[in-house]
Amino acid sequence: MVRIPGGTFLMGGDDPDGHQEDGEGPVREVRLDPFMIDPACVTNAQFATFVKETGYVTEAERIGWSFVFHQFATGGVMDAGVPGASWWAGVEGATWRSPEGPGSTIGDRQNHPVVHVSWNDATAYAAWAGKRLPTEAEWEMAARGGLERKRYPWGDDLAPKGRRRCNIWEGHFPTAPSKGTMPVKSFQPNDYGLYNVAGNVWEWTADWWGTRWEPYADNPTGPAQGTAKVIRGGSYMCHDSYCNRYRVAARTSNTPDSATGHTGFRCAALR
Ligand SMILES: [Cu+2]
Repeated sequence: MVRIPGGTFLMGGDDPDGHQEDGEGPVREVRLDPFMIDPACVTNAQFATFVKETGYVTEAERIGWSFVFHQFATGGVMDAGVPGASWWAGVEGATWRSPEGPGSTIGDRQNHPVVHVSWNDATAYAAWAGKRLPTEAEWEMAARGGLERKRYPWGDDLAPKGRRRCNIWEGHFPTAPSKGTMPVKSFQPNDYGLYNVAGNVWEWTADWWGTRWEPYADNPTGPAQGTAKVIRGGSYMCHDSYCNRYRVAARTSNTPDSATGHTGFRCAALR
């Protein structure tokens, strides 16, 4: 794991590109104690070890289906679409082991992030590993890599010297061919050594969703209760034309029992 020294940082953003309802702003001062965080998301191989040792069954496996990007679905497509997001297919048999549905495997994707894991699944893995999910503030401080008020974890330019530094959508959304996930240590890490905090997969955090901020907070842990958990970082499906949430201040949420083919997690630990 990587040790993040703690201290004070400016959290959130006032980017006019942000979605008002996401509550990215206003920018506020947050102080954190030092903590540890994984440099990369939990991989399929790591999750497989957890399942082998504990017999854990994920929520998607118990419920019997999960959300798959429509281009990838190998069959089992149900009549459960998402209003306004026709690119999601509810797929029977889509699980972390079969991310595209029946017959698909993770055989050649051992070092890719595990997906189709709910917040509850991620929390169970973290407890087994002797870790925990990062708070949203910890996630953002670590993702910023010590830089102040930058748009991305490496600076303001999406493609410094013409080179992209994250796995996001390329071409017209949602029709251009998608590459899906990439290995968890793709691209150059940020200055704290964290990989793929922008793009690849959304990452669960410990916090309940909220959009109200104080000008200053000390080790904030989010609202005391809620219905959805904060996810951060954006995914391989993010694209300026509909969702530019791969910016480091960007955020959204999902219910703790939900799973999708573009959400994973990394763990944190006490200082
Ligand atoms: Cu997005």
